[in-house]
Amino acid sequence: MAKIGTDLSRFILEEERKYPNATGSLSLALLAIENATKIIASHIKMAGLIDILGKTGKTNIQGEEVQKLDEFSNQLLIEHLGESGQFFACASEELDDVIYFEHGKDAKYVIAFDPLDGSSNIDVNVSVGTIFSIHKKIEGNENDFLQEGYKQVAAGYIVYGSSVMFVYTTGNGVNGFTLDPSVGMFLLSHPDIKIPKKGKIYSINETNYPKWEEGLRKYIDTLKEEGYTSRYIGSMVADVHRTLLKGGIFAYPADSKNKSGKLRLLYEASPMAFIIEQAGGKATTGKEDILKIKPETLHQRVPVFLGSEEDINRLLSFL
Ligand code: P6P
Repeated sequence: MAKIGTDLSRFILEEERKYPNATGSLSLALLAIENATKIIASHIKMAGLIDILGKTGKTNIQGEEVQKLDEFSNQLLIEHLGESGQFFACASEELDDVIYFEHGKDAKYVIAFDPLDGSSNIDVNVSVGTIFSIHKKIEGNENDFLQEGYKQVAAGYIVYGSSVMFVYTTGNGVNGFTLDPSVGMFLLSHPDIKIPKKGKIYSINETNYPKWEEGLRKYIDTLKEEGYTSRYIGSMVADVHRTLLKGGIFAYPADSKNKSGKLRLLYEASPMAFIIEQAGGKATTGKEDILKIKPETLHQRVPVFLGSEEDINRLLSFL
């Protein structure tokens, strides 16, 4: 196992050496993400000072107001990913359609990302995050983004919180790196993360309680009787990060108004499900494993329940 304090770039290269057939393309892909997110982190830290808070007056495909930092983060990721030459195409929460990269015609991978998830929290200084999901290029068209989550080559998130952390998996466990701003390097701080088998925290927006199916209402009522604590930040990356480290359950369920829930499969549910399951947890829609879903559209939404294995299995017994 790599030593605590190993920097991310070196860790990525050490991981690559474990695969004799590796071409180095995935390493360069991950390093491009690392570089872009370090720049995003520095802008978020200064956001209040360089007046890029607030709205742009535009709305994205989700019909949500686009924050200036959303736009900045989206453009920055597109530039760095495109310039890396390691990606054939990308899909973004902020873009209606796929972008095919000029320098990626021979690239092996495609990437879907949410450039700044939870961005409505930016103006009130609550943690936000970047989420990414990497798949192999197969056909060289939009279908490459519609692969089941278990086929992901890599998935990760960067949480811009009290500290900035880069958490990712390539299918061999989950490792977390904390940004040392004095040197601008992500250093290994959470090697081989394993989610507790059971937690004592549930994370869900209880405003929607009256609209949930009866089994879910009963499950949450039971957790309250058993003394579980409620923690809900309203920023998926922050809520999932706490769930990964402390255990318990995070949920954004379907309800009578939103039949498929709110979170998007390609660049929220699927990458987070890959990370949680790689750390020993479970991720389900309540009806099927999230990683087994064959996506139909780029921005499709799914209900999400993810977290500790015992907590998820208990939930499923109520649904
Ligand atoms: P609600 C943020 O807008 C987001 O997309 C996720 O980051 C978060 O988990 C969810 O929506 C919060 O939604 O309806 O509880 O405010």
